[in-house]
Amino acid sequence: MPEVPDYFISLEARYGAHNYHPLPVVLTRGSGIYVWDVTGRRYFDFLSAYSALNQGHNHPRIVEAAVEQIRRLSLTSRAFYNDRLGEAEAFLSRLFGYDKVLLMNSGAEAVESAIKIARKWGYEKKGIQDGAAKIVVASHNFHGRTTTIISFSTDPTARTHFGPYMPGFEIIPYDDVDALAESCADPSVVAFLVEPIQGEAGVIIPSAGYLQQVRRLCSRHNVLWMADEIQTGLGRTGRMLAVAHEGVRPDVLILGKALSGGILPVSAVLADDEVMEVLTPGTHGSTFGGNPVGARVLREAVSVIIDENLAGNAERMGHLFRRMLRNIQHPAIREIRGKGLLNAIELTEDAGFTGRQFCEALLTEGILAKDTHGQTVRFAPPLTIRQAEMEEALERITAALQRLTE
Ligand code: IF1
Repeated sequence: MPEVPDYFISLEARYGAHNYHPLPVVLTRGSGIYVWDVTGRRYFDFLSAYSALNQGHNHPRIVEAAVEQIRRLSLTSRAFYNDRLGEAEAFLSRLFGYDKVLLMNSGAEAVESAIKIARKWGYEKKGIQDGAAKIVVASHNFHGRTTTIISFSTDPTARTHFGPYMPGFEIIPYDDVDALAESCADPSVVAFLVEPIQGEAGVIIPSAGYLQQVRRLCSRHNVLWMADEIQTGLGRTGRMLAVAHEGVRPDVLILGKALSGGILPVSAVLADDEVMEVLTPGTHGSTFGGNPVGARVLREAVSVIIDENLAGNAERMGHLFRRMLRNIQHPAIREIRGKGLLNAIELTEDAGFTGRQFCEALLTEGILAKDTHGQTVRFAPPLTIRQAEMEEALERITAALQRLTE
């Protein structure tokens, strides 16, 4: 009954802003690694809502915590204390080893908050002249969609005609230690904001040792290293944090997405007192930031990642995924890259089909995935996926490739 999905698609086309171009599938239910469309067909979810669903859809422990808290108390504002916020802050502080935690909602808000904290720290602690602070970022970054954040994007689609742009950012090439060394020597630089692995850019993994060099340079020049782990964090790359692959600790850690297991937007900025204490009453805030539901849910969502060893499973399943894909040796595949369960297939320029067409073929085979930058398709299933399920998914991915090349 094709008219059923058409109805929902036409409603969005008629009444929704056209800021996305979804694949033609209308989802109505999810459980674990699977989602079902309105016709009752089941799909493997290999996007996991851009890694917000590391724990899988509708994880019973997280749903239970959310529902129980919604029934009890959903929102207080920060004008009053609530009995959930402090517990959540203590939990994250102890787990990740930072003195203080700032809870926000969307990822972009957490990045914005980190930028504000870094600037204020620059003026009040580093002694930079007011208004002169500079933040260094990497080309092909993705940190969100606000006017400030798109000001330092290098993606024309994200940026064009949204100016005037926020000054105070310097863009250097990603994975370039020399460029960072040169930028950090400027005394008005307060921070370097970077993704440990670039997601939207197409799962770009920096050279081994890059993050250690970032740590060394930022320490030497008294520059805050701010790691955006909104997409890479919380088990996705096979470790609790992607920075753990190089055994380094950023000064400012930014989390989001899977922090709430896909229930509601919850993001966080973590830093030590010397940095976080620049925020004083009235200097920053949010109506929903630190709300009791988000605070309760984040403890459950992160506990699930720990209790089910989802980082370890991501590491194992990631190896399996890449090894099996490389065995296919398909001529349309240029490169398979990734860490843990953050993976990408890059197609050759002359594959004869685009990333989007690959995703449409995958959809036909019952796999949901998303293309980026023309020839790259990301594969990021929930971290709860088991070996037999991964093997079945790989059969379907192979079938999709065959479908496109026969
Ligand atoms: C969209 C990609 C994923 C992020 C990092 C901050 C944010 C994101 C490293 C902002 C958000 C999303 C948003 C989504 C597409 C997307 C994405 F395709 F861009 F790369 F995840 F795969 N830092 N990433 O990846 O978080 O404000 O959205 O909560 O369409 O904008 P947010």
